[in-house]
Amino acid sequence: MTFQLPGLPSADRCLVMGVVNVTPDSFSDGGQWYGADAAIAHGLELAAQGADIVDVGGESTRPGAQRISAEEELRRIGPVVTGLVQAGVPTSIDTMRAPVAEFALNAGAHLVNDVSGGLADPDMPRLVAAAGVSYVVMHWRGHSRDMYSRAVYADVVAEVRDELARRVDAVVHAGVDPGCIVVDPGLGFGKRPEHNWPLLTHLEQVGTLAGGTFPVLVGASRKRFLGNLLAGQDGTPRPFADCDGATVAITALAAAAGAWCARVHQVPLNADAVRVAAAWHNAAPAPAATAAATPAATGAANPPLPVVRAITGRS
Ligand code: PMM
Repeated sequence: MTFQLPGLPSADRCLVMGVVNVTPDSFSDGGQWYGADAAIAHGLELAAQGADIVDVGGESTRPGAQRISAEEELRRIGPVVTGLVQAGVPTSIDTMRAPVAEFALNAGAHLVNDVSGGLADPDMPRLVAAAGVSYVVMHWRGHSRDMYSRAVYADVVAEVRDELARRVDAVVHAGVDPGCIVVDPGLGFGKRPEHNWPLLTHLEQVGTLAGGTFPVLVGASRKRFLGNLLAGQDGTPRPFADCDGATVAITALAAAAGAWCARVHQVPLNADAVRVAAAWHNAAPAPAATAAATPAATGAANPPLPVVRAITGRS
């Protein structure tokens, strides 16, 4: 399925979102692109390497992170968003704060990536609705400082879908066009490794909420659950910088499963992976009619979810 979101590139493959964290303390790249010039140069490099969108963030959401002020967040992202937009790069702002998003949108940003799905700042959905831009609604249960205390699920896929559907419903009621919404399972956010894997293997259900099909963004890049998977024999987690191969594998699998976009720190191999997945998908035999009618394929096995208004403009 190809999605056309306002102001964003469209392709017959999964898109690649390159990450520029303008922070001193992000999990995998904190401090590397902290200065505006270095951050802009890195964003341009990611775009040249094949990133379809560059995501700029000024606040770390690593486990245990304390919040920074809105002024400090603006100081970090302001010149970077402006520089990338002026260079013609499709730019996303990764923020939970409406004033920060507003600055970025005025500078010409094309997408608001809100890891709180509108929960952290109630003004965010109205701002996004008025701007008519695309909006990532991520599954989130609370701020990073104590997020693992909320990592309790009986059925992680059902609960994430249910909570995401409620957030989608809320932002639609605040005026956001459903055709502008991207959903994200929020890997690692209030989730332990055993929660992330089932979400990855049920991406189609994550994007299918109350009969509407939403584009799905996957943010697995360099996350701790990959380091845990690849731990040494003594149990020491693999350092994040050595998890890019695992990230590429997830990108390929997620793309083959129909993900709309993969958010990654290292672009070139992920840009290859989404092309491999597209070629694989295009050469695959059409699914048998009976397979398409199974509950797993339609999502019919999942309980009813809150009503989301009709989705339009999708092919
Ligand atoms: N993860 C991080 C930051 N922003 N946005 C979305 N939509 N999805 C994510 O999974 C996500 C995000 C944290 O990762 P980083 O600090 O290592 O970039």
